[in-house]
Amino acid sequence: RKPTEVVKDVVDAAAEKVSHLMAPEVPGAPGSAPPTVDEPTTPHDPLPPKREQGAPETRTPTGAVTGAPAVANGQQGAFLTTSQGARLRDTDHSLKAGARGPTLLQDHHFREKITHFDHERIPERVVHARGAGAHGVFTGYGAQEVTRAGFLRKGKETPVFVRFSTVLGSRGSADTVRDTRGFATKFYTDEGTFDLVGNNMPVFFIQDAIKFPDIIHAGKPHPDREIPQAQSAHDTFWDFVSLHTEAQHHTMWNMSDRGIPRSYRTMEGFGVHTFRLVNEAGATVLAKFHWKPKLGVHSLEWEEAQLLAGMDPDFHRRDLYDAIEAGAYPEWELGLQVFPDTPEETFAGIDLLDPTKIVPEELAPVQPVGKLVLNRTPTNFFAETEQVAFHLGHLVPGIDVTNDPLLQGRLFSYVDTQLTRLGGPNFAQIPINRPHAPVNDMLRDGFHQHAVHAGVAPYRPNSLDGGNPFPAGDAENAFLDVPVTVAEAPKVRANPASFDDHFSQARLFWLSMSPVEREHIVRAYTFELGKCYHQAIRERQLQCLANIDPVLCAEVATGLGLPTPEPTVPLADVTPSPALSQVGRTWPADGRTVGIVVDAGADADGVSRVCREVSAAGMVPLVIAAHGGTVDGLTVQRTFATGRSVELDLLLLAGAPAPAPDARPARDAKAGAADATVVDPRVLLLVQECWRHAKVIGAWGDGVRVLELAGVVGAAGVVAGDSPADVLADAQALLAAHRVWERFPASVA
Ligand code: HDE
Repeated sequence: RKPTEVVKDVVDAAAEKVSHLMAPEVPGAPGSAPPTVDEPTTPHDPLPPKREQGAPETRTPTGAVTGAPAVANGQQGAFLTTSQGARLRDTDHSLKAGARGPTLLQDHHFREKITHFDHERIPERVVHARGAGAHGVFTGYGAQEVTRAGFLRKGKETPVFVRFSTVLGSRGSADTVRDTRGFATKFYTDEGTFDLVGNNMPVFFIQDAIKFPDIIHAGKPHPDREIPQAQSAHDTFWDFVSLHTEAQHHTMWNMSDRGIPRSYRTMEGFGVHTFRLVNEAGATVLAKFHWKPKLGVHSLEWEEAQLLAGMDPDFHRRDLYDAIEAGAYPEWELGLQVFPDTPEETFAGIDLLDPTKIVPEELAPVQPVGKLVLNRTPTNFFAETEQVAFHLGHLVPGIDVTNDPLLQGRLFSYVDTQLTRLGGPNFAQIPINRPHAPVNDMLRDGFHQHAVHAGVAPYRPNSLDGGNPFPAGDAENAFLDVPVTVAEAPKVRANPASFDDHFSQARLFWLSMSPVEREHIVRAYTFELGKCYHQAIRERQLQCLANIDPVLCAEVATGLGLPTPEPTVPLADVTPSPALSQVGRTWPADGRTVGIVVDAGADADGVSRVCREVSAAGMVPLVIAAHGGTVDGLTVQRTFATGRSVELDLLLLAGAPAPAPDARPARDAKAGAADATVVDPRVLLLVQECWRHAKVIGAWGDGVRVLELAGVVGAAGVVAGDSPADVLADAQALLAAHRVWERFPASVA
């Protein structure tokens, strides 16, 4: 007998033995008729992109870069093709030797599909991996006295792409963690691309770029277990910053409310370094860049940030896109602090080359030079937000660098990192990175070359391509490396002596905070140090705090149950800068979220009117009820299961929903009548959380009963009345201050 016959006998015998275990034939099992599927079978045009979406601009006026234009639609036309354009009959079955046979190596479509998929991911950014981007327009106000940069001319409009980010977390980490935020802007100017690669804090942890790997290794998860993710509350971070005391000022910003922004839209941005500006006449000044948000600087409360990290890890990303799609375009003003360009490069005794120092706005006011409006969400996250490549060496005529040693090192790092991340030196040809100014370089070949360069002489000088390209001069607006004198000095690995002051500006920041902001800072240090395992690290950081401020140190030491050390350096005599505090001013309420709790029988007309007024005021109304669908004709946007207080800026109660029947205690189950002494506990939780997080709460009609049950009637920031319109008006007025600050137990005065 043939070997195959022997094998068949063995298999049949085995099958016989286990036949009683086989499942009976069921519908849908192999061999039975396929289930009917509700799938379109006739081709029709794909849906157009959403109004706010658009492909990145791909203008390349010289035509030097050719290739397929970037398109806004994913699926083009009706028929599926291979990447080479051949139409396909089937993309659901691999090519097999018989329906039950092995897959054939010759199945090119299968291999192309899987191979491409296998390589869909690129390395995430080593820092700032988690981010969100948007397109917009920048309009200059005019700044010709200090810089010749054309995009700052009055009325000049320039397209931009902005990417916001956290620093420490991986691509999939939560948005609301305590961290610095990146604020990187690509201006596609007529004179070349200008990248302002800044953060939401004006200072940095280190004074010299050579230490960047150290601070980042310390902040990233521990290398053995790879935890904690996107957190600074761990031993290695505090080990480094307590040993390396120049990090103390930036660390103080992280522990303040600035480390947990409410939204990207409510963050300031800073270029951090001092830049050198040069005007048409060749005169120079030193300058720092600032972004001022139209909505003011607002932050989350730490408990909110923690809850959000679980409830909506994409909170900031969602907020950015929702705002743009709702037409509430995020806005900032770009401002300059301008200083005389003196040989010392100092201002009011502050070393302008030290990136751990600010110049208080009271000493050098921020002068507005333009407005940024973000008005378009990306069409494709990967193509735009992931592949965008910033570099602070992307400068335009009129803006030059200084010798800040942190800035100098960054000039090297950003191209280098793109070589790995984007797979070669041609990343400037990726649509989102393409300049809008004409490009006429002599860079050739390399991985992923999209251009088909004509000509034979990509070198200078040449006579074969007509001598092109020629260098430009002043008349042709060439970039100017400002010819500053480089001091004759020995080669040293050293910092100027002024860089040794590590505590005075941390103290300045602390003393500039309001009592409630100080209390938050104390709680943040206590939380983070409380998460450290090594006693020596906590004690060392307490020593740093003692050198910043005795009250701060004592409060944190009490929380940690440790003695308060004495300062080892004299406490700096500093003048506080009120501009650093978020408290005490009022701001527009655009884009704020207003939750309105409704119940069957509540005043549906009143609620509808409130919703209209909320929308008309540029805010977002969310009707919240026990179940989805509609309640008395009102469309429900959140239920008690899907909504949580942390999403809201303002809570309004138009009803007092009773507990769900199965949650109601037995004594209340009588006769189905509403019991005025009980309310759904999830509504009470909403009120309690809004109360704890110092949010404005308003109520009318039955809603007032909820306030009574929560015991908050008459308290600060709680508005009750008969007329929904009056309650909304009073609540909105309070919202302008962002929170009901007086409600916090501010103990640290
Ligand atoms: Fe960065 N930084 N950085 N950084 N940085 C990167 O570049 C680096 C620093 C900032 O949304 C990387 O393309 C060094 C200060 C932002 O794509 C990398 C030093 C400031 C972003 C890099 C610094 C920043 C980055 C990682 C110390 C505020 C995200 C991926 C000298 C002024 C940009 C990439 C985006 C990204 C290096 C310090 C801001 C590795 C060596 C100071 C907003 O090149």
